[in-house]
Amino acid sequence: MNFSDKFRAVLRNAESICVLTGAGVSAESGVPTFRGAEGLWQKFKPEELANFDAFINNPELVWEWYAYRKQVMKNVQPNPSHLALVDMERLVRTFTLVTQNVDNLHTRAGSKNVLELHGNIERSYCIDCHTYTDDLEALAERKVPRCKSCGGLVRPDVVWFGEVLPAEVFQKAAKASEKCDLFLCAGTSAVVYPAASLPLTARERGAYVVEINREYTDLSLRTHETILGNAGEILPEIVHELQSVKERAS
Ligand code: BJW
Ligand code: ZN
Repeated sequence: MNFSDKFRAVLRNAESICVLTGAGVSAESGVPTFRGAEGLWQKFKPEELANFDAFINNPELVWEWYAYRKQVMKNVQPNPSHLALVDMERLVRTFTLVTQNVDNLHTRAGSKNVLELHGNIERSYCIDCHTYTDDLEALAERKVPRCKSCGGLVRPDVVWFGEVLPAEVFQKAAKASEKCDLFLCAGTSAVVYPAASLPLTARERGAYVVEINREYTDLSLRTHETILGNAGEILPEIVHELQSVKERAS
């Protein structure tokens, strides 16, 4: 792939890279995205499944939906996007991987500095006493588990609409966006806030912002470059380029 001269120069000098990933990065592993023709929201309504009121009104339905998705996510493997980001982390002094994905695939691939903005489907906690549960048998059941300490309903540790993101995690992500020289935004429609504000913050603070997506998004008009294509092909090429410009520079 022919990257622009400007992008190659940014890669050569990059000391701090921040990457924001979305569902598109896991699509090539077989995890469905949310929006678009084949996205989950075509078949399931977010207002019935991805907010706290929905869980209180119909905990069994919501729990079952997450149990099903958890199973799908467990049975897939990291793809070349995830692996490229593991390599990228080794090539620069400061690297922060911010993900909106709850599938744990970045950590399973071997990335170290991962900030999970929307939680992790593999964890669950009690809505009353906030104790995390590790009762694997109960979690594997289709019925909503009850908390061992207080009997409260156990929910997946994901961030639903209208809920605040984990404060410390978001603060770290915002700081990394403010301080990086290069911000990569891969496989996200960039419509969900506050995650979608991070590339804008990065740009305001002087970073070069590059989007990688199969199609143009709401963000495209505000990036320096949008590279159209599959993240699983483009991210490895970016890492290859980063490696060769760094080798030549040293
Ligand atoms: C590929 C590819 C390939 C495919 N290669 N690319 C109006 C304005 C601003 C904000 C709001 C507003 N009204 C309401 C809000 C707030 C709301 C929000 O942003 N809503 C907008 C949708 C309008 N945000 C919130 O509620 C957040 N909390 C919050 O704001 O708290 C403060 C607050 C609290 C109370 C009151 C007021 C304020 C919380 C957001 C939580 C999002 N949760 C979800 C569900 C997580 C659990 C689960 O998994 O079930 O997170 S929603 C869903 O969207 C999920 C995702 O992480 C998130 C983002 O989706 P993503 O990753 O971008 O996926 P897609 O499917 O949208 O896009 C995939 C992309 O990949 C596409 O572009 C494809 O082209 C591309 N692609 N294959 C490259 N191979
Ligand atoms: Zn409890």
